[in-house]
Amino acid sequence: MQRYSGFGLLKHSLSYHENWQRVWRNPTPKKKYDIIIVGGGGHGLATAYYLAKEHGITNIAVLEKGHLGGGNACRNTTIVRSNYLWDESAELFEHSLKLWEGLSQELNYNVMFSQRGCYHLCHTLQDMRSNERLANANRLNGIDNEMIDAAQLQREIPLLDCGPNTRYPVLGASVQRRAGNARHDAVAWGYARGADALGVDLIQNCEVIGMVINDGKITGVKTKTHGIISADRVGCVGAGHSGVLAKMAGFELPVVSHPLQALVSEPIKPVLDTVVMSNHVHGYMSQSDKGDLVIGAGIDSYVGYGQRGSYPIIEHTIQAIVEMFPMVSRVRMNRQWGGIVDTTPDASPILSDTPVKNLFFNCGWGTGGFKGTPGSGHLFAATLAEGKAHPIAAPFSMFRFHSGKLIDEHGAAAVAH
Ligand code: FAD
Ligand code: PYC
Repeated sequence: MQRYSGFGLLKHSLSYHENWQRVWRNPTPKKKYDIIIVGGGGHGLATAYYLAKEHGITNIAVLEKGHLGGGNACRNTTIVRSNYLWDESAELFEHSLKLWEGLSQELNYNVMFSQRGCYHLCHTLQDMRSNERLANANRLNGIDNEMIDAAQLQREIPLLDCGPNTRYPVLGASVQRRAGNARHDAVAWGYARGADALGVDLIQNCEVIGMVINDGKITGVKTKTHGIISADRVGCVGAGHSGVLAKMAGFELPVVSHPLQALVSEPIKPVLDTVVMSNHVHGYMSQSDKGDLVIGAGIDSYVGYGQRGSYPIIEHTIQAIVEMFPMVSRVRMNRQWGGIVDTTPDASPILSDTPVKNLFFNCGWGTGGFKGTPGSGHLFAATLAEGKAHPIAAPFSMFRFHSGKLIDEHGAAAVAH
């Protein structure tokens, strides 16, 4: 089956994914796979890649209802960090950050991972104390994080208003210098290319509309376009639509879907070479390689599946950003968009077996799953290959909501979940 034309010419070019979309031949699904992955976002594609690469399982299909990487993977603001408070999440996100550090080499594809640092601003004494606690907890877990005062912060980020006349003057910040950002679509396409080269079937425009379950065991999925496709195991990685997928399998997940929006300015000359977040005034900003200021805040408070954001949130976001960076008041905004994220009551993901045998779910990453992409794929691949949770994934079982063993990361989630 021909999937590429002119592969040599296209290899490792930054516009590779555009060319690839043009020459892509959607494979016809086989009747039966070892593993089906539902959802061709960053996490689903990474799972497929690591299943093939590290576990030698290549009889896999990724079923994607739209186009690969067209969901949250291509709508997020790409902050990558591992400064989470609790041991379980620190281990999970640090595992992911370590994979990010070698990802361009691993995939032979430039994911433009830039460790430009990430600052969490403190505007009150309580902010200072909780960030100190976070920095200490991180260091005990071997994760870099340090506190700096306002004078040091002003030297490091001249654009930031650290003066005394703002509504909530900045007192200091915690900073993770190994944190940063990456190129969102490159991650999805890098994993897609890698998985495809290892023999995985990536099938676009193939919506899963039902689960085939016999005697409490999954044996396949029903699709809108290709009927029933059978598999020994199924992994659902549907991000904001995970609740819908769970319903098809006859159980409920403790997830709620919300819009999360972001916006970018017109491209301007380089003014900001790091990532700045403020939980207190509630906004964050970085600058992309193209020059756009990349801006966001928290989820819209209503639930829904519309991939766009509502009005008051943009206004609040811009208020916060202009307070931190007054020069932004003179910059034009270019585009605004939304994704749809799935949040859990403890602001931590779910990587888990389910009440249905051989059916696994990877979801609940809420506002923070981009940074988790490599780690999520790596651990979910091990979980699917072995049929039981990888030790780092084990605390993230969906059954923690029965036992009460929650991992409450609301504080370190950094943007409102
Ligand atoms: P997706 O790309 O959404 O993949 C899920 C896929 O499943 C979709 O392609 C969807 O079409 C498919 N699917 C769903 N149902 C079906 C079905 N029935 N059949 C077949 N396919 C199906 N995280 C960070 O760490 N840092 C950030 O700075 C950050 N910023 C964000 C900003 C915004 C505006 C948004 C929206 C999110 C942000 N996130 C961030 C969160 C992050 O984007 C998500 O947590 C992460 O992308 C989710 O994993 P994914 O890439 O696999 O999801
Ligand atoms: O998890 O760091 C994060 C984040 C920033 C913006 C959205 N999510």
